[in-house]
Amino acid sequence: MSNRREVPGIREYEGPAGGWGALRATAQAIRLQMETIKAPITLMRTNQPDGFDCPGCAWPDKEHRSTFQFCENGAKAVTWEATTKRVTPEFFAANTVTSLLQRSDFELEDQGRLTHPLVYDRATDTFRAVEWDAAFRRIGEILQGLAPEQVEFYTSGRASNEAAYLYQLFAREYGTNNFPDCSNMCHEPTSVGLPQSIGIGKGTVSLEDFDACDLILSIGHNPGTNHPRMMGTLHEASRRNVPIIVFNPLRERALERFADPQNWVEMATYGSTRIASTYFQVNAGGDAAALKGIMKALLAMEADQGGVLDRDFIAAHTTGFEAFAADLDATTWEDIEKASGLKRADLEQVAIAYAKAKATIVTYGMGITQHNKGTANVRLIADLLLLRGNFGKPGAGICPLRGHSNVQGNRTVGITEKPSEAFLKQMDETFGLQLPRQHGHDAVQAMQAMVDGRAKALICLGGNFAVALPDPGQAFPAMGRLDLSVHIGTKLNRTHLLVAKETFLFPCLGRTELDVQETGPQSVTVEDSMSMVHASAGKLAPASEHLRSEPAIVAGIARATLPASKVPWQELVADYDRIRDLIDKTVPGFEAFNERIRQPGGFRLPLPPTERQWHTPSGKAEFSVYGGVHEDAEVLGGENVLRLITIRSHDQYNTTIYAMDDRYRGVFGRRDVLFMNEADMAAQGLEHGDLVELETLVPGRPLRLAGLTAIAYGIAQGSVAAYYPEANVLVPLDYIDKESGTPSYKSIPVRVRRAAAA
Ligand SMILES: Nc1nc2c(c(=O)[nH]1)N[C@H]1C(S)=C(S)[C@@H](COP(=O)(O)OP(=O)(O)OC[C@H]3O[C@@H](n4cnc5c(=O)[nH]c(N)nc54)[C@H](O)[C@@H]3O)O[C@H]1N2
Ligand SMILES: Nc1nc2c(c(=O)[nH]1)N[C@H]1C(S)=C(S)[C@@H](COP(=O)(O)OP(=O)(O)OC[C@H]3O[C@@H](n4cnc5c(=O)[nH]c(N)nc54)[C@H](O)[C@@H]3O)O[C@H]1N2
Ligand SMILES: [Mo]
Repeated sequence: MSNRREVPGIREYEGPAGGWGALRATAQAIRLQMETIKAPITLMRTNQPDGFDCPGCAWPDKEHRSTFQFCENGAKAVTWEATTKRVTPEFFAANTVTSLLQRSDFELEDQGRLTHPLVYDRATDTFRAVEWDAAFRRIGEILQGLAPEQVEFYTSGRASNEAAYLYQLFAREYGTNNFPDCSNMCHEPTSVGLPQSIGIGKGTVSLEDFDACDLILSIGHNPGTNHPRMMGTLHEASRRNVPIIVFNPLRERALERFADPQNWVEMATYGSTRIASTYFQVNAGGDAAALKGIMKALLAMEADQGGVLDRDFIAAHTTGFEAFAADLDATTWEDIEKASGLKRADLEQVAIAYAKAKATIVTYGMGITQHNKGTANVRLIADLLLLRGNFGKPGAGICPLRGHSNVQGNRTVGITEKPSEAFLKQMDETFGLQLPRQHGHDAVQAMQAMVDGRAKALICLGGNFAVALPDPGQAFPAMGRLDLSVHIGTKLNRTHLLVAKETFLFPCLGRTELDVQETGPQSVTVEDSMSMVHASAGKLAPASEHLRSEPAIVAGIARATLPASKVPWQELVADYDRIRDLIDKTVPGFEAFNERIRQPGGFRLPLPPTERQWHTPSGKAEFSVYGGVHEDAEVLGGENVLRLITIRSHDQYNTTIYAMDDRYRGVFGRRDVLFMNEADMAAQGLEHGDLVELETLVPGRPLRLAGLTAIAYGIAQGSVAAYYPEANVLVPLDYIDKESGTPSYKSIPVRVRRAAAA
């Protein structure tokens, strides 16, 4: 370490995650984005009973009714939206789209909040202000001239239940199930895998379960950055001496030690609490092997001494155990060790800890889902829990860390390309419609349709579609070939600028802002990671008088497109209670929605596995078989092949870059780095600070990225990591988990070379 050369912007972060560093960073974020006066008031209203739901993440709040939970990245998300910066028609008049495309993603969003509805003017290559109604009329005309299956309706998971419900109703009445959404790039393996295993595609634990568990396995997520309020929960569990076993190729500071800014003793003494009791640096893409290793060891212990498996539970509540056990038997330790990068003895220790625990929770995130075997990974986690009956008892269950703050709710109210017949039937009856049955496109399929020219129009309810998806070399030009693109957003981003023949950009209200409609101020609802539905009401004056709410914009497009619509769009927008009444009628679990949402804290949607009810075809929980470990071992062991992980920095929200630091990983003022294991660097003849080039080793289009600086980091040997979205140029569009369609953003086989000298 000591004789390593100095690399600009790279220095080890000594402190724990959280603590004073987080308080300082919060103050800084507030100073940069807004008047200091407004900020504390806004932040105090985050996740309060009469306030708005934090747009940062989907972790629930124990105290959704009392104290404000400090969260650095929640504060960044709020201040980023509540900024006083504005991007006005004057700015657009002075800057051509071509020139704006030269700016970085950070600079684009940093211009501030959009203030006016805008239309692209090809003659001047600029956006100019347009009247709302004129814009709706033109969009309606274009959509009327297209076949519904030529139109893609994208949703990013920030939209409220009310907006998302109207959106799916509009697109389906128009005639398509093309609903690409951010979930397709995120937790789709959860939505596809868990229903097969336990009958529902959602997590089964509540916050109270974390108080009752006696073991936590944390696999492939980085809560210090992405779910900071979860750190309070992990901190408490650690202080109760609950072992927390971590599987992550990268050493993530927050999973090592954390100082809780709410804990005044810890803060005053500069103390911190260990989070991981054991930290396994599994190979990128090696979790399936690791999970199978743990389960193989469990079965061996059961054979030796008995009393390890919950035999009664397995007999009464599951099917498929025999085939599952036979497959574990046939999987060799040699392959498991090679594919996981972990030692048999270590995995046996995990099995022992698991066998001892009365109630276990497994938490997981993108490190599990964003692989070409994401669905298999999710199912293996469910298998592990099933072996000891860790469903439907206090302190136990599965805990997927959801992404966007309402991505789960969007799904619940109908944003899906594969709607169930029961849902469509209910919709048909309620609205007197005959909605389309044919399944639509997910995110990758939508982009493929755009690349092939089958799709002609793209409507985006939020997000940064083209930048979030793989392979911008294909995605960006495809945007330009569309007849129409329409974006509903709060801030300018690159996808907006990849203009089609005609492009509209609509500014909407954010979560923090007051939404007044005909009948007065409105609230919306969201669903968190633990299936709690609660109300959210912004209080700030809107960023501009021209903003409209997402439901109002969706209704405006719908009315212009479907003049003979059977849906009373205007009436629904006048009072969101009316939208909720429709959700109540058409989506199971929302009975008496308006009444229950008015109770503090909201209500929980039904989760049958918590009552040991399994809505699978067999009526039981189902074990899975994943036969790919041998193949994984071969691929992961390939010579000079490294596995690229694309990750988020601490100063980033998906494609939104707040600032250029990644404090806990010791990266400051830059993002152009490649995290590498020292042994891999030595093997390639590289030194800390060398410029490198990467090449993707998947057959198909050649994909390369130059200009990264390799830095030595605590990452599993054989794995390398770079930041998303920059590294998306290396991700093939068709290198996906076949079951869920999710891109393999976290295990791209690559070769790394020293860059030719400049
Ligand atoms: N501040 C902030 N909050 C966010 C977001 C944000 O960008 N910024 N994004 C939101 C969204 S949409 C989402 S989906 C979530 C994302 O939250 P996370 O699931 O935490 O997502 P990532 O940061 O992409 O990466 C997760 C972790 O997986 C590890 N990992 C990578 N590959 C593997 C592997 O093969 N195996 C294992 N075991 N681990 C692996 C990485 O080292 C990293 O620590 O956060 C949400 N919250
Ligand atoms: N390589 C790689 N790629 C990835 C990932 C990865 O880990 N690696 N992660 C994937 C994941 S998990 C996800 S979820 C996707 C994210 O994909 P998206 O959800 O499409 O992207 P975001 O960056 O969250 O979208 C940011 C934009 O949303 C708009 N916005 C913000 N707030 C609001 C609002 O309240 N309403 C509306 N209408 N618009 C708003 C703003 O205009 C902002 O520019 O990216 C995926 N892409
Ligand atoms: Mo996500």
